[in-house]
Amino acid sequence: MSYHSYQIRSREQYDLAYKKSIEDPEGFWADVASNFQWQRRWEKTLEWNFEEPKVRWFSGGQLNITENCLDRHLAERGDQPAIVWEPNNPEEDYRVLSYKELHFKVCQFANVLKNNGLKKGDRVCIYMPMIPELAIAVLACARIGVIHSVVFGGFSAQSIADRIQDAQCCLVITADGAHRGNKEIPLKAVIDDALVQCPSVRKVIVLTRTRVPVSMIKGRDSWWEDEIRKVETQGNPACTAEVMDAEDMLFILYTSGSTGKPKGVVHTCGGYMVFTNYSFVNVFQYQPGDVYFCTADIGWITGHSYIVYGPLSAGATTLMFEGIPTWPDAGRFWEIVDKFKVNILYTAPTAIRSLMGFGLDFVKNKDLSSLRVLGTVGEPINEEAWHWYDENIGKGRCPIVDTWWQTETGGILISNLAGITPAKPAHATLPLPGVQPILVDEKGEELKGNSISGNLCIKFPWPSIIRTTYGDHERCRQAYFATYPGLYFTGDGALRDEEGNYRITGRVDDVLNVSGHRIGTAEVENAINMHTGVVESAVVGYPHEIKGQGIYAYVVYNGGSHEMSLVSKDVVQTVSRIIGPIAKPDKIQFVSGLPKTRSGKIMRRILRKIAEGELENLGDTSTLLDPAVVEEIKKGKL
Ligand code: 7RM
Repeated sequence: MSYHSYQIRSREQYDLAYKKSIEDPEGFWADVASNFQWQRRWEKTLEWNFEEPKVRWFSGGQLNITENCLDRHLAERGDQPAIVWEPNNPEEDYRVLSYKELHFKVCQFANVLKNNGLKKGDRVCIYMPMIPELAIAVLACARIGVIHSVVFGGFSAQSIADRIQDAQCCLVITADGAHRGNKEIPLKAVIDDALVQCPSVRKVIVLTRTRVPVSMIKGRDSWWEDEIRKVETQGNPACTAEVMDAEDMLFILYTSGSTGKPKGVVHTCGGYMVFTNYSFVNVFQYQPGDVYFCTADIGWITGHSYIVYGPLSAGATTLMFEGIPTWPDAGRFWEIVDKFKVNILYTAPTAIRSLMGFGLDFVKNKDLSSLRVLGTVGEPINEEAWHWYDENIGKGRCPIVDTWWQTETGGILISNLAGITPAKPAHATLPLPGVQPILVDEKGEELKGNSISGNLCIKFPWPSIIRTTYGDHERCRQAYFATYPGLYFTGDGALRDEEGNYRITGRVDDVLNVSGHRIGTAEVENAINMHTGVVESAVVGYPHEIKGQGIYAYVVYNGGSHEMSLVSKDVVQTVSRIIGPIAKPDKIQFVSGLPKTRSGKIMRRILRKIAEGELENLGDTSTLLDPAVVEEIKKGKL
């Protein structure tokens, strides 16, 4: 029996699948979708227009994604590990949850949520460490049709409050604290700070992890463990899966764009399930019994799609790691690969570059022979890092999949298929079946042929495309469908080589990619401008050896006579408070003014060049209001 009938096993099969997916997209995806467990079959495979935009896949179909991730595996692999969990501290015991156990725990926690009055369509914010209970909480929401909004542990109270308010969440699931390397993050205290601004939240469920002292407010806060005991006394451990329409919302995940306010990207049940599963099975070439390790955090889309939903819907064993790559030492990933005989490793270029810097001593004594497939995601991978990964981790015998995709795409759109289609260093290579990328020039004209570069758009919907931005559909249209009418615009620039392979070169909008995390320059500027004494600021990215991009801030300050090195630290602290530590500027240069056009627009192009160290050839500066300011900025460059 073949495990997944739609798994592509040769180059010829890829070519055929791709061809069919272009000629008959509906037939193609209907065939794939038939492999899942539907409570009712869909009536119309696809309805769409990119003008509103409106995209509906499998409409009329009914399903619950957790039945596909859990129930349908019970008969054949109920005892197989679903989640293997490695704690932050290697001395602590690891955990293994079989599909049976995971199913039980998800149903149990879904009953906890029901006990607390939650029903289909309600929104829940999840702010938790990387422990199995995070996956359980996510799946428990999906079980009863509650929309989850997971917030990454590196965001501040203010960021959490903004997200909770935007989605009007009524319940928060968190933990007392989180272990990350030798640090402890006081999750519950951060939530307490956030909730001062969030009247929609009536209940907080707190899991014990670090057992740091926390305040527990009567009537609002309760312990996860107590809630579980309550459902245990109620007897019936089952929880019928809520019937969901294919286009019902599954989750919201906030992501940064070029405006100051993060957008709530909305994914729906049917298409997201089909595409995350299809891309998982094909890109990584998952085989029965493989141990698959994605090092991302579930707080990001990579964790949603390729730790939880993709692998579990495929009946895979997914390894979850609570800690960080460099603790207790820089050999931690390799130790985990060795310990659990990991077959497929999916990580980020920033992690590879950072570990590269620690040298080969940490790799030498680890047995990495179980590895068969390597993957990267999050940002362009430079050739040096690619070769280091290939030679020292893959030992030259593991295909590397360079997977390009976005929060908005839900799953991998451009990537080689491991061992099936050829890899090319620093190239994401070819589109997955069903994906129709095109390059356009500034005016939106399609650039045909190969050996060309332009802005990357997609001209046809795939099943896990963003449906809307929560509460503001017009914003979704503006951000993704208005720049080039009739196309989904990715915000990335790309080139297509002589053989049709894509190489993604990076964002062409005001979005930074810092260690694979998307951060809007406007967001950081808003945070900086909140600091007392700051008049205005401009934030740009610059090449950073490990993070890919670093954050460079130009700040106009008139807060009186202070030690500027201290003011600089205060500004960093303000950003950390307002957005979170992940958005801290790496460099702050105080300037007397910003280069502006006569109409008052900041000339970021110039600031970007200076931050990149390119002090000559700043391009056309004739429209500048005050050219002298550029000379001053050049002199003060950090
Ligand atoms: C999955 C994820 C999306 C942005 C995207 C790109 C960049 C992601 C690659 C990449 C070059 C890659 N979602 N990006 N993968 N650039 N090669 N393989 O990262 O929403 O957080 O970020 O990340 O700029 O637009 S995300």
